[in-house]
Amino acid sequence: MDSRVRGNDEHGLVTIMLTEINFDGIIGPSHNYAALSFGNLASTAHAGATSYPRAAALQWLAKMRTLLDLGLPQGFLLPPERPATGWLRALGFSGDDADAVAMAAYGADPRLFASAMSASSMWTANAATVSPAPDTTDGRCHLTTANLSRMPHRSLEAAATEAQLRVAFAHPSFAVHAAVPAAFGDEGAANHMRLCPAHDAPGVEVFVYGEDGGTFPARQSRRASEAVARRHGVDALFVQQSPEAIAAGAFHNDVVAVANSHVLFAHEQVFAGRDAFYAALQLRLPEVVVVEVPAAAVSLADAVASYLFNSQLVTLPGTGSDQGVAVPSRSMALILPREAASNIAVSRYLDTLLAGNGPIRAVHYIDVRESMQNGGGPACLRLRVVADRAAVDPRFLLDERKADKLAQIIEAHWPASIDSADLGRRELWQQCRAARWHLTQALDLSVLRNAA
Ligand code: SUG
Repeated sequence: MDSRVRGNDEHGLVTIMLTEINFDGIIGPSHNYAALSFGNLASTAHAGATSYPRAAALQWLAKMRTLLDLGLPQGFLLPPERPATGWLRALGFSGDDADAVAMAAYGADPRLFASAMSASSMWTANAATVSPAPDTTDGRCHLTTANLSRMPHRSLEAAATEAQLRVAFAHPSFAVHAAVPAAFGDEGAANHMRLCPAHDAPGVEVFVYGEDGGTFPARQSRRASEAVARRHGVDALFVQQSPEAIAAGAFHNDVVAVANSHVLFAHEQVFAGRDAFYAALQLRLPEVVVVEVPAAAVSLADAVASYLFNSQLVTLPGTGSDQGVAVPSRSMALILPREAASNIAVSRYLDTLLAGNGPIRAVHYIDVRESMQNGGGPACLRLRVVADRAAVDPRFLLDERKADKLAQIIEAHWPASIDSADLGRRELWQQCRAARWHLTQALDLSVLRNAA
């Protein structure tokens, strides 16, 4: 998975090790179920349910530990401040302090206020689109902040996300871009896939967009995808998400397809013009392997309900590429939500998959139930960045000691539960702010304190 590439800096030759690092979004203390995402069936189904932010954040942490135990490097991003006072002020609510602004907004428009309380930044697959250095014309790793302009509660993430990416990826080997204009919806890596011989080798970047006109909104516009590809300087393929997939609740492409290295794992009904897309892919990357799941084995409805494809497809360490040379026995594992195990069609399919001789050799189930109930599975919670670890700000990298520290902070400061009436309580707002203060303090990231 790592490579050793000789680079040059002002001190002479340096060794650069490119590795895929997953950056997961810490589940913020205001995590709740306000049914803010039309077209996301889980979000709608859990409208008004009681949420458990402390349990949610601990589930997140257990996910991190599972990946660390598998030998995979892990990073994280912090939640922005909630309530989002700056956004509420921009909407014309005023007051002497943050609580007064929140009180004015909640009193006037509780539904709007719920957006200012959303913890949706946890789904970092929507934080940005990332093009690793081997793919780009200038040899830097490019990140474009997603504008998330199709959903009001998500659109307010972009400013804080950009500020955070600029800290985490300040090294000159990265280029962090602001969001593309809001006229063109961009939801980041959730609609972007990269296929490559190995993580550290040049790859084909696939941008998946939707077309408006269906029952549910198409969140990724083709023009936004094209803008991102132009900015990053990558050789890209653009493919349309099938209207049936969006209508079945696949509001992002990563609900029905996932790629890793040279393997694409996708449902049969995901792409409009699927044959032409596969042919173009094959032309650019002859070793590509498409593991396609037939609708006869798993219906789109079962795929969306189980989040089979919203798994992380990972190359296990010790396999993949060795010192830049691809080796034949590339062993991959799927990190699945445990909901996938309780779906009969999906679990039958997985048995067949593992019994076969394909590239996916193992499955691991994890419990991210609190996030799943808002439509966010394992893959939604992570942003993949292929980078040299040494170039990433170490404050955003996780090890067991830091995980223990995060556990203590979450246990001490995250609310145990939130129901819809709690959203209007001053005590909750204060607890959310205090929790974030303790987090930034413990991680030495007070620089992010005002990023809301
Ligand atoms: O944008 N849910 C998120 C889930 C995002 C999942 N991400 C990926 N597929 N990559 C969304 O729909 C629900 C919030 C609420 O209803 O309170 C929400 O925003």
